Amino acid sequence: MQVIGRALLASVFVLGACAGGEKSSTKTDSTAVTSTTTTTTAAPAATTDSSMAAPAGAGAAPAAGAVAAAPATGKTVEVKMLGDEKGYRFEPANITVKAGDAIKFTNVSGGPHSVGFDPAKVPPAVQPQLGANMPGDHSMGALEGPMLLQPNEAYTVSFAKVPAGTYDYHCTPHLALGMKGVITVQ
Ligand SMILES: [Cu+2]
Repeated sequence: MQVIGRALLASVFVLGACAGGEKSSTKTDSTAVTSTTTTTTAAPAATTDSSMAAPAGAGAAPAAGAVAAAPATGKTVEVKMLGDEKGYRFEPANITVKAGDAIKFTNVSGGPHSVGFDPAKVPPAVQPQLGANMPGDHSMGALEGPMLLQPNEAYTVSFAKVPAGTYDYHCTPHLALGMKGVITVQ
């Protein structure tokens, strides 16, 4: 339990550092005070903090805290998220990228849309890096991005350090309506 508590704490520290700015220093300070008091009370504090702050929520696998987001180093592929008289879909739905590329998903119409991966279909060894490369609070799961509510709102996922393979993805609100596709990382 203590190990998990420390892992959560560590992730909070990392997140605080990533967030930058004056606000995060306050959180870091309060967390630091808690951690010097007892490890037992630190764990709940970390959970509350991460759900309020943002990145890597309680839904993330314990190992996820140890993995840093890997920024894209290659090209960015654009994908539209659409919902209209033709149905709900990603366009293109099936995408091939090279490791290091990124995919930028843009809410064009019919939102809210989201980008998510089924944990049952992503190898456990891949999940920490993929989750780390997905910005957002992960309130709906370690491999679920945020809801894109506004037209033209975009969400970019880096595939740097994500192993070659095929990854099914979906829009959670429209999964039952067939809004999904496959990303192939070469
Ligand atoms: Cu959708």
